[in-house]
Amino acid sequence: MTGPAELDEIIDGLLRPEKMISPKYFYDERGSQLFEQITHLPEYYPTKTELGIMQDNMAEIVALVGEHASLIEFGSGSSSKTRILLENLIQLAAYVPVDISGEHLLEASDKIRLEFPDLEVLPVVADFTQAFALPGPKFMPLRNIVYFPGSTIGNFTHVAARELLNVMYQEAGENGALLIGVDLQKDPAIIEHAYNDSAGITAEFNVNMLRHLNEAFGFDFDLGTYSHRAHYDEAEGRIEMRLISSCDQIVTAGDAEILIADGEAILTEYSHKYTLEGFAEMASSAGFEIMKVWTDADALFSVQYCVRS
Ligand code: SAH
Ligand code: AVI
Repeated sequence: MTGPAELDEIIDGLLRPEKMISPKYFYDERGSQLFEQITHLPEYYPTKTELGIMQDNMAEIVALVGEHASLIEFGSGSSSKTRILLENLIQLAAYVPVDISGEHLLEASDKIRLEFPDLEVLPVVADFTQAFALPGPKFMPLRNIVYFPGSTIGNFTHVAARELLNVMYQEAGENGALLIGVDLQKDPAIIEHAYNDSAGITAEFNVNMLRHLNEAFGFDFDLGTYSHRAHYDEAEGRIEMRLISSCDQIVTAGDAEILIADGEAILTEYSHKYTLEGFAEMASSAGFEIMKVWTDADALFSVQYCVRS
């Protein structure tokens, strides 16, 4: 995903009055590794909470999914949480991990193949916000289960999230379902800590995006001149992550010149937190009915099973 259209998209975002870069550019090989480190941080509650919810409710999840399904995972990353599904779901027809971070996806798929030699693993390197073709498995699945863990849905604006749910509705097909992880609104201090970890890994993840743009698209960002900021906007119900320039500077890529002022911010990520009602409303506007919601005892995070209504 390093073509001229992507370069135009990045430059366009940097020329806006409020500069922004899409969070999909976090994920080169190094970015994927840094995200994996984030998932193990003590402050980053989403991954461990979601995994706990999956473990506690696996029997019910298995019964709802049924046999001979094809599991299509959007933004599969290291497929860490997926393992527990692959171990428990009955006679999966295939596992189709979809991710933009190609090298990382193919490595993760090789590991899954070694661990599950009888499972057909069909990785797809794609930007899932654009139309992409699903590979045909050897064994005809009885149904498609779209799996979208991690609350990656939160990284999209409400409009874009609804569009993505529409894509998933299509990919799920007539008899299909969606199993999705959705982070919930809670005490803002818990959320802010998760995105301002004491080890500084989230800051490194944020700045790494600029290194990725330098390497993949020929930008000349001076990495040492940007610092990480993550703030929870309670009214919007979202973390807003930015990179702040510490001086006046000009960044170039090819013929493009971008002026960045001392103290100016580049928005790199939203991470929306939902209420259960808010997510149900959005899912319903994309054609999904929520059949089951599981949460942890502190209602930090939810896993939701949605069918086409
Ligand atoms: N599902 C994993 C990883 C979440 S990190 C988990 O829950 O821990 C988000 C993942 O989505 C990354 O692996 C990233 O590469 C991928 N991703 C983000 N935007 C994407 C896009 N537009 N198209 C495809 N993959 C994307
Ligand atoms: C992938 N996504 C759901 C993560 C999140 O929490 O929004 C990305 C992340 N950004 C900072 N830390 C983790």
